[in-house]
Amino acid sequence: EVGAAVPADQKQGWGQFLKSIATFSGDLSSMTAPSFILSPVSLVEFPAYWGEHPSQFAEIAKGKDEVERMVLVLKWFIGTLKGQFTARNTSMGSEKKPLNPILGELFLGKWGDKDGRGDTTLVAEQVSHHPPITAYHIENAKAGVTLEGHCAQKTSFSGRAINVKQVGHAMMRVKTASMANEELYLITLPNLVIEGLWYGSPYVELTGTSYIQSTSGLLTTLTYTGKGYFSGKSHSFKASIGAGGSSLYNIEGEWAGVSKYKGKSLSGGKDDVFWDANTPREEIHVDDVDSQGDMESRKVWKTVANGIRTGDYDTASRDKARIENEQRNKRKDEAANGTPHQLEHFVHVDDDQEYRQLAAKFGGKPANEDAYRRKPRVH
Ligand code: HCR
Repeated sequence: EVGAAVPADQKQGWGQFLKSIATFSGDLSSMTAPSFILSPVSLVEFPAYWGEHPSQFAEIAKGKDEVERMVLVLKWFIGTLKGQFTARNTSMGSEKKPLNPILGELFLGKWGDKDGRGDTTLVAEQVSHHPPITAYHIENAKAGVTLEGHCAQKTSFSGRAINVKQVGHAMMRVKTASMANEELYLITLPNLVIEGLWYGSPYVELTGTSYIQSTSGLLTTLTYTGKGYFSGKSHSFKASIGAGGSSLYNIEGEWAGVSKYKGKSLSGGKDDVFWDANTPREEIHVDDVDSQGDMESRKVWKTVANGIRTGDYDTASRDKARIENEQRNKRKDEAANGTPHQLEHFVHVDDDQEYRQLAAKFGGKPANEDAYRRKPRVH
């Protein structure tokens, strides 16, 4: 039945929303959607999913050589997927439409030290509103591991699903005292399909291929499939770690469940468990809303989020309109005064040389990719 999961009074609105998606081109984030599908969380918070296994993040630097480090990078990466792509289904019942961040919106937080692993800090900033682009920087200085990246989305509608191409990439840097040189890992992002729209209970499936390419010459290739493909199970993947065309380790399974080595494992065993996605995620620690700065996400959206959480959608949409109006005026003033918005924590790089070098190393298209780099900090 159409909209089986949609509240009775919103079935019509859901039908209209689906129709408008089908003929829509542009960014989905700016579309008005029925209230039951609204999330009280802004998209600028999403980079936190990269850090929700902080011990795994720090562990990467403990790899004794480049092969072990690549295996650990892959394990950390797989470990982030359950949160990135299924967390809203668990916490809110289905994938939801996140709040569309305003330009300059910030999400700041950290995962504290535990067992000597060191603090892991996150700085995320909305570096563009239209199209929406979020830049992020995650760092464990003690371990010597940093992740920096940006993400945007290109969406299109096909029949019953929304296809989302993730635009942007992440660059991981690993440098410890015992390593002569810093190692870089270029992480590309998988495509998404949003399914379950017909019933009003959207969820994400990953598709296609993504890569982790290292300056060490190692390459990990990941392929993603859902129900009805090679394993018949949803949320499945296969990964192969190799160098120069030969494969060293193969892993397969479910990114939201258990994955295993296929054959030889790092410890010398066979078909060992690689990652169990039931490993608890650690939530980021964020300052109390009342002590946050004016551009911090939960402060910006406090009234809207509260309205969505309590079902007071009038208040939520009134405050959302106020914020959007304020933003329009701000942009007009900036244009009139010749004082364009300045990024607070990041610098935009037009042609990322590190991306170029890594892509070229693996025979990839010598693409011109932009990047956002964390501004140097004054200590
Ligand atoms: C596509 C999406 C916004 C973008 C979200 C991204 C791609 C953001 C970067 C994160 O690292 C991973 C991530 C996970 C989310 O699954 C993905 C969102 C899913 C839905 C949302 C659309 C803009 C909202 C569509 C409205 C639907 C639910 C009706």
